[in-house]
Amino acid sequence: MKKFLLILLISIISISTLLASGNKEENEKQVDDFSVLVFISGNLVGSPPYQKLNDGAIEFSKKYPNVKIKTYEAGYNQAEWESQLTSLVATNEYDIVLTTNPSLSEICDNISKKFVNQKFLITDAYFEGNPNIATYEFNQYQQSYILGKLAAMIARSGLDNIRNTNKLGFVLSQEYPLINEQILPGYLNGARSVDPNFTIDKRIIGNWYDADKANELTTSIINSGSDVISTISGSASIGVINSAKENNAYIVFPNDNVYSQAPGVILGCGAMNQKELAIKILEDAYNSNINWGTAEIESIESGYIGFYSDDPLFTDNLPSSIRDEFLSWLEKVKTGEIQI
Ligand code: RBF
Repeated sequence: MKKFLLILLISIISISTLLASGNKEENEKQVDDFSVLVFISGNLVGSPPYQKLNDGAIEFSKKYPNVKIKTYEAGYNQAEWESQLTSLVATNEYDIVLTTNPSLSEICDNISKKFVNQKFLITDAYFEGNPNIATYEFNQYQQSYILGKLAAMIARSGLDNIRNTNKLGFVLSQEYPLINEQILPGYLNGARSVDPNFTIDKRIIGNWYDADKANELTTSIINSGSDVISTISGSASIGVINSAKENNAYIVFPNDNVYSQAPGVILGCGAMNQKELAIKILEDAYNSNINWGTAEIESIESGYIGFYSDDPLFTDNLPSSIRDEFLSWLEKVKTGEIQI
């Protein structure tokens, strides 16, 4: 009887050990499967918002050996993006598709109707109500207001080459609701908080890569009386910067720290912290912490919008007469004393 009990006990222990290790393997396999597709709607080179999203995904993957990242650059033909992403999703390889830009919500919404288990995280977009999609929009009104205010302060500063006109230049790749409803109104209202007479002289390139056309348009804007220019033009923005250098104009630049590309010409850079946001939302997805179906807005308050004020190329090149006033105003925006 004792022998029988002993055998029974040993059997129970071995079976439960086997079961436990089976479960463990199963758990590990599930976690192992955490695979992320970073879908770049354009190209990485020359597009800081895209590079930063990808950098964030790569940095996140380094924290966990079982996370796999694949980056896919879809190129500039917007008409092909949906079919490209559909083919990638159809492989059923990815737990999460991470992508960015306002036009991706509609594309992901369409694809999610065919592939009902696919989850999509989209930054720089606003879309509610699809349980497979979560979006994170940057408050670009805020960033643009800050840059517009600085542009106007520069345009009224009496700096070298300033003609004291009422025009501010803006070179755009493309018009879309985010540009017309947030970026341009924010920029204009920021400028008009300095002087209500400011207007925006905007020109459209028509794509995200033609630096020569961007250069031509910028030169034409400067010849029409603008001394301070801003731009949303992806890899074409190098043309804007070069024209400003050649024609002694100034630039305020959104979404990235690019002071070193033209010190003394680029006098202010706004921040859209895609990298930090990508890390945070992938971490949330990894921990099953996403509010699927919802749309979040990121702002100066949540820390994902900002301004690069610590760079010596900012401090050394923007005269302290403007800098001090601008930074003390910005501080009040950060603390919430002034609301944009
Ligand atoms: N931004 C870039 O830096 N490079 C691009 O190639 C690019 N392509 C875009 C294509 C479309 C259809 C849209 C709507 C936006 C694109 N953006 C691009 C803009 C970017 O996602 C973001 O909206 C702006 O930088 C404003 O924050």
